[in-house]
Amino acid sequence: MNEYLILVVVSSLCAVAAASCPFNDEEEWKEFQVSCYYFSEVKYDRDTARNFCLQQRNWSHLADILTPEENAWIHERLNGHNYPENYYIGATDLEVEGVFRWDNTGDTFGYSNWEDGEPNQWRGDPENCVEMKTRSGEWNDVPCDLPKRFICKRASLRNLP
Ligand SMILES: [Ca+2]
Ligand SMILES: [Ca+2]
Repeated sequence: MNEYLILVVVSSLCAVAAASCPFNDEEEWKEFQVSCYYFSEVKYDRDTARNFCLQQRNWSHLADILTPEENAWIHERLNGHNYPENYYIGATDLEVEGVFRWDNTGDTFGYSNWEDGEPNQWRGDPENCVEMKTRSGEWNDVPCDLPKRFICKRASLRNLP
């Protein structure tokens, strides 16, 4: 086998190894631990964002955030993304006011990272969806009809059953 062939074979193997979060249509997904994440540039209301995430592959859903490490990693990506606006994450208190649950599991929050004074159902408006603040990585309840960027999350190919 000549050196060129070896190079081609090694490059191909590396490409396969790195493809746990392959391109999904034209958009790139980023890998952290056992999941892949998509950071939108378009802004949708929360239901449209949720449906967009559900239409992607491998159990994609609007992102739940389960640990401080995951929150810190996502926050870092948002700063790197260079947009000042905030992003929807996948929780609501639509069923019982003040009781927030993750969309994909129905679980209440184990870990949470609310900003001081949040959730506040501000002025009694129905703030039943949740955003992550780009600046601080902290969470805030917001009305669900605001167009916002959003984060999808799905299983990494390394972690498929
Ligand atoms: Ca609420
Ligand atoms: Ca609020």
